Parts: sequence; structure tokens; C-alpha cells
Amino acid sequence: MEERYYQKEIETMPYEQIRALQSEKLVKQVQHVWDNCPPYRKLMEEKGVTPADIKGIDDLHKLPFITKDTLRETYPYSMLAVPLSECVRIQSTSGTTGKRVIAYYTQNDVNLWEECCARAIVAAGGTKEDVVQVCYGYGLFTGGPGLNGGSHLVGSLTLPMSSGNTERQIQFMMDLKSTILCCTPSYAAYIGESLKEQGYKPEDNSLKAGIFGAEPWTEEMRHDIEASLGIKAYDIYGLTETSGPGVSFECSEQKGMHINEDHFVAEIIDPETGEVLPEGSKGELVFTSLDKEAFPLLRYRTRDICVLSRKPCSCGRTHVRMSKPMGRSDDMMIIRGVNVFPSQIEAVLLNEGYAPNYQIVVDRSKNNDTFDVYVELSPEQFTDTVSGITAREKALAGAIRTMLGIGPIVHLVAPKTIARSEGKAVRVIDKRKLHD
Ligand code: DLL
Repeated sequence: MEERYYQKEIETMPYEQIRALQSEKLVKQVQHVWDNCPPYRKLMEEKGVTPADIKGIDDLHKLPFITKDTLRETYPYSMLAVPLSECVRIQSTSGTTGKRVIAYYTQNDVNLWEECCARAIVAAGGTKEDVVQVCYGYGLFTGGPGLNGGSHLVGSLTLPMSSGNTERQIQFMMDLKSTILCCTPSYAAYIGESLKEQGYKPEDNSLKAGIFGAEPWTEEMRHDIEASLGIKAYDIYGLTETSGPGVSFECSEQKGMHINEDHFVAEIIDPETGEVLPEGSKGELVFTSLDKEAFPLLRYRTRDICVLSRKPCSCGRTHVRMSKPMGRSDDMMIIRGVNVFPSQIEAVLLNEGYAPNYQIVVDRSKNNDTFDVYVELSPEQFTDTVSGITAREKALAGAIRTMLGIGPIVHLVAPKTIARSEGKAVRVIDKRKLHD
């Protein structure tokens, strides 16, 4: 199949030209942030850097990092760098109230974000003849809105399904002959299983491709999904802080995701020292957004661990490729596509009158994440009847669902039965094998 591009000139631009473009944009972006974003100006001042020190991309390492904590501390307006009246949209990460990160967008920011998603859709074979079924969540999560906007730009017929209601997903998929499916890989696997349960064979649907991301997934899972749906499955990456999905995406070669380097500069750093590592090293991914107006993060530490490669790609795209994220340098888990911090669960426990003696166990069964929370009862609570305990388990699961958007199975256990550790408490047991 001949490779197609959404913006060929940019996507296949020679490396030297991309770097020149990045340098030009970086100088302007640093000035914009210095002039309009007091929290970042303060960070620059603390590091003794001014816009005059940044003459191009080679000076990037002089700038201070931004972390999720920086963003939380400055909630709710955080790194906003334009008047609110210039903003047309917010999106937000999941998180404890008051600790969410809110990302702001001008109309231009939305346009560029949607273009990135359009590049991903075209790389997966999308055209205006396609029917794109978007079953990422809509709302504050960026998955639905991002792919929805990209699909519009490509001119495809867009089905804004959002996630859930699998029966309806399947009905629309069959009746409207969807050709491209966009959702988390775990939901894609679930849809595949549901189709099989309903007696459909992979060739009964019209799907040709899937664009799956927002959570880690293995090559093995890719093969399972491809076999169950009869499609080619493409990876897509992004995060709310950098606008959402479409920061990088897979092409037909499927050996890493091309980062849209006209908009984002990627660096790999040592998560302990912050030192920039050479190409090919494994480390924490850091992004600088070159064009974002409202929320222009410079050197944002993603906490995702991966490797960058500049090896030429057979698809003709010249933009650097990132490996699938291989882990995180913080304690965030992604369960059924939702970002979960143990501290959020702890906050619910304390709020509901439990002591913070708990353990979270995550596993994967039939391509679906399982999520169990074991919580110790206090000796007073332990005198409850069995039915009383069952009711408490349900109530606690409900409270956690309200906080996270996904519910665990809660197991209330006898006092002092969760192993104590001498050092850091082992709060999370993640049994999923997500990396080869
Ligand atoms: O997950 C944006 C997105 C939506 C990406 C739809 C792709 C598709 P957040 O909720 O802010 O944004 O979560 C960002 O999710 O730092 C990674 O740890 C993880 N992540 C995102 N894409 C992938 C992927 C969206 N393809 C966090 N593979 C990131 C592995 C991913 N992890």
C-alpha cells in the first residue's frame, strides 16, 4: 500500500530543516512564556536563565523542568499564558479534586492538536471514505475529543460513540460499517471478545484498522486484537498536558511512534539526575511544546520511560520515533485506560473512615484489567456481621468509583492481615506483564 500523509511536507521534512524550524519556534515560545507565564518565569529566574540565553534548540537543556507537581501547585490556572478570554476549551486529567491538571486551549491550539490526530488517522490508512468509530471517552478526557477532531479534518464520517455500552457499539459498527476503530487497546480487546460471543467472525465486520492508546499494551495484545477484529492495530500516544493524543503515532512500519517534531521537542533524561541522555538511551521522556499558546509547557517531565530512535523509517516520515513507554518513573498506574495514583485511593479510604492499611492488586485476565483493593478493618469495625461487611465493601467500591471513574472489587480483611513492610509500604502489586 502506498504511504499516505496528512501533511506530507512537514511529516517528511529533512532533519536539519526540522531542527531549524524547532530553533526558530523555541526562541519565540520562550519569550512568550517569559512574558506571559509568571510561574515559569519564576522557575527560569531561579535557574538564572533569561530568553537571551536561548538562541536555539541546542540551548534547550538550560531551561528548567516542569513536573506534574508544578502544575498541581499552581492549580487551577497553572501555566496559563494567555488571557482566559482567548481560551475556548479545557481538558483535564483524572485526579483528586484540587489536584487535577487542567489544560487550556486557544482555538489555534485545538486546531493544531486535531491536525496531529489527523496525521495519525491518515497514517493508519484513514481517508474521507472511512467511517471512524471513536469509542474513547468524551468529556474532560482528551481521547474522544482529539480523535473526533482529527477524523473531521480527514473528512471521515465520525461516530462520536464515547466509551461503554458495548452492545450499542457493536450495533453501530455493523449497521454503519465502521472501518476504523479508536479506543483503548483493552476496550478493543473487549469488543473483539463480545463480537465473538455474539457469533460474529472477524470477517463479518468492515473494520480495517484500529488506533489504540492511552495505556500500555504489548505486541502480544496487538496480535490478539488484530486476530479478533480482523484489522491492523496502530499505537497512538499523548498526554493531557501536551494537548492529548497525537503527540506521536505509528505508521505502517510499526516500529515506534513518530513524534510530531514540528510541534514537540522530545528529550530523554536520567530520571534521577535530570541529565540529558544520548539517542538510543532508555530514560524519562521530556516534551517541550513549540506552538501551544494557552498552555505552553517547556521541558515537561512525562514520567514515561522510553527510548528515542532517529533511524530512517521505511514510511518516509523523518520525525523521531519513540518506543512504546516501558514503565513510569512515578507510581501512576493505568487501569482500564484510567490514570490512577495510589494516593487517590488512600484519600477515599481516609475520607470513609478507614485506616490507610491497604493493598492494590492489578492483573490482566482475557486482555482486561482486574482491579482489587484489599483494606484492613479496624478491630472495632471487624465485629460487623457478614452482610454488614458486604455492604461496606460495596459502599467503599462506590466511593472509589466516584473518585476515579472506575470501580475496584473491594475486599475488607481482618485487622493486621496485610503484610507490613519495613521500608516503604508495598501499596501496589501489578501482576500484568505489559512489556516484552
Ligand atoms: O491518555 C491521551 C491519549 C488519549 C493518548 C487517547 C492516546 C489515545 P492522559 O490521560 O493524560 O492522556 O494520560 C497520559 O497515558 O503519560 C502515558 O503514561 C499513558 N499513555 C498514553 N498513550 C499511551 C500509549 C492520554 N500509546 C499517560 N502507550 C501517558 C502507553 C500511554 N502508555
